[in-house]
Amino acid sequence: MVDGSRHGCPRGRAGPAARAAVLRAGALLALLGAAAVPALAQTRVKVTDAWVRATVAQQSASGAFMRLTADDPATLVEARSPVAASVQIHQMSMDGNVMRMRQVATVDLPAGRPVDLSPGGYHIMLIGLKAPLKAGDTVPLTLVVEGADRRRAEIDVRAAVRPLGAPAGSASPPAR
Ligand SMILES: [Cu+2]
Repeated sequence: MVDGSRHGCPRGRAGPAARAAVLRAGALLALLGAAAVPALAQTRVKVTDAWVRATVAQQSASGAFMRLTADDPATLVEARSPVAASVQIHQMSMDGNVMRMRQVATVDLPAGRPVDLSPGGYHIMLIGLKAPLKAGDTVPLTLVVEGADRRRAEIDVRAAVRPLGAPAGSASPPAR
């Protein structure tokens, strides 16, 4: 009797029904969760003011810039575009008086804090352009972002091509 109560026999009797109720709730949550995922993935990162710098003849690379605002912590892990043979995520930084550019694997997107890809900072490098980019054109880009849950989502972006001398936008100074 002592043993029985210690091992939960009375509760064990009520158990199956309670457990079934929990299971039903769990299954319902799982269903709701599965249904909600695509919508969440679509709205996870907001992309605004996307643009690409126009190129001159013979120029084979250009940069794409935009502002990214994540609803929840996320990471930009990849960018693709059909206009270029290869697309990389780059970061520019001043090393003394020299502006250096290097490839980075990812860009952190903290929740609710806008991250600017801008001349002089992070940017998406379009390498091996298949044709010159003319002001007024639109460049399709696909961004791949990964959430804290490691789920990946693709974001389709249409970036406007701006003239070579275009100002960098409100968020950042022009490249020097
Ligand atoms: Cu670059």
